[in-house]
Amino acid sequence: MLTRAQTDSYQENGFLVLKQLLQETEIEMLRQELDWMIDSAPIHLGASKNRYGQAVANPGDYGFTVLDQANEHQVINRISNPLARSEVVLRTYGHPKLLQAVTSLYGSDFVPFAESIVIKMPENGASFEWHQDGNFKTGVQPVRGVNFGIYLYPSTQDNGCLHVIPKSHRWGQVNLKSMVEKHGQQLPNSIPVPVDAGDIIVHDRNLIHGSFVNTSSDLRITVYFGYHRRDTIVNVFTPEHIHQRAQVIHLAIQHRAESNLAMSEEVGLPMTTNKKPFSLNQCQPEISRFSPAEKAEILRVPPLAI
Ligand SMILES: O=C(O)CCC(=O)C(=O)O
Repeated sequence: MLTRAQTDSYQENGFLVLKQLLQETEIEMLRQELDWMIDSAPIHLGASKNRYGQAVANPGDYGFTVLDQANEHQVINRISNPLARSEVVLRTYGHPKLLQAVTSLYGSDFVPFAESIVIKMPENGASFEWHQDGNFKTGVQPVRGVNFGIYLYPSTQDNGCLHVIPKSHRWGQVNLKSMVEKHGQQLPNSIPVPVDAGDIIVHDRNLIHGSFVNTSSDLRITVYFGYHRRDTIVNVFTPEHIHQRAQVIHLAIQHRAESNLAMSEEVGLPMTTNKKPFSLNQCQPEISRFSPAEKAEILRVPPLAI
């Protein structure tokens, strides 16, 4: 669980850094998985094969930055639907400390918004324009979701760390185009948020944030998991759509419980709440009866985008 000081700081500033929430062994597993996912990516946007000539399933999950229109030089910058693509990422999604942290902010009735992995390749890492997340489909509301960014490598100003404007989550929808026209890319009161590998940046989706290019020789990778408080989206999506997305959490908890990762959470050190598999109030026993095809379908239910 987060402390009162942490939740207060999140409410006040619109973001929070959680130091070393995940163990080094889990971060290392994610690094290896991402090495493989990047290595086996489609060769460019729209391509269906990787550099080994093998077909890539759902190649549209991979996003690229076009560095040079003339020679079509592209560099990978994002992988969407990572829970469907990777058992390793799915297990991390069921991490009890992570889910308890979400509960500390939103209570136990939260639902997944969307997941993706941001990649800033050495020397060629894409920038992300100043923005607030989403489309403001539900208008300007104080609660429009939260993003948890898990850092697999240290993130510094040199490799394009996240920049934020603290407290800007309370400004409503901001005209960032005119702000940038007026001030340039260094927006007033913006700050870099450098972190270590294993840290998590939690940020409100209303917060103004962005990041600059990576010109360093260091890789930056951030695994993003986003969540909504259920009551903020019930009038926007069908109950079935929300239910289907919520099933992802139960699926992840189940997969983690069946993995070696959960062994160390249940046995091993003293039984604190952080060492037990996470459980939500609303039980979804049907998950355990789903076929692999049904599970695969659940993992590709479209995001609850607002
Ligand atoms: O991780 C970053 O540098 C920014 C990514 C971001 O804000 C986004 O994907 O919406």
